[in-house]
Amino acid sequence: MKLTIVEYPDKRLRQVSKEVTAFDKDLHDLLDAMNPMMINTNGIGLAAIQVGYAIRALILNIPDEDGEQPPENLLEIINPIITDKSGESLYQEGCLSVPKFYEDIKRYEKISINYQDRDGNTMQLDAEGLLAIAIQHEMDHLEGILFIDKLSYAKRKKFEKEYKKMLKERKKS
Ligand code: Y12
Ligand code: CO
Repeated sequence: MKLTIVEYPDKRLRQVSKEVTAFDKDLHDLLDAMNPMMINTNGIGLAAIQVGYAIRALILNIPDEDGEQPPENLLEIINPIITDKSGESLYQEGCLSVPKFYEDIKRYEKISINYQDRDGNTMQLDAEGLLAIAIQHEMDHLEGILFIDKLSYAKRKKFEKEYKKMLKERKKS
């Protein structure tokens, strides 16, 4: 399965993704194709909508202390729901769908989620630190929300100007 990253300002990123009800080969093929796409582009998280599939599925692989992302650390999260949240943290986020832009975003420091795995089994996860931040970032994608939507008016204006310039320069080369 050949996938490409959907980039801002593509309107597909604004879709609200649909609940996954079939835990079948199509889902497994998509998840299997998303993983190399995420790893090869230096990503740590990827939602299905970022490759054009509006379903409530996301993957994460937080680098270990050596910066490695071994396959056994891969998390596949389907139909997640936040059941608990606490604290506050600020972290410089980036997104494969918004290349070359990074900004500090405020998120919950700790979250608990219920979700399903690729076979539809019910799972529970308590997360903190970068994992908690990345889950919140990816869960926003399921609602059509991007981290740039959380910027102040002034920062968003600056971003739009710089991003437009970047796209123009990329087109030339
Ligand atoms: C903080 C909060 C949330 C996340 C998870 C989602 N973001 C990513 O995985 C971002 C990856 C990313 C990778 C890039 O590298 C390449 O594309 C090769 C990148 O660089 C460029 O766009 C040039 C930007 C973002 C992570 C952290
Ligand atoms: Co993103």
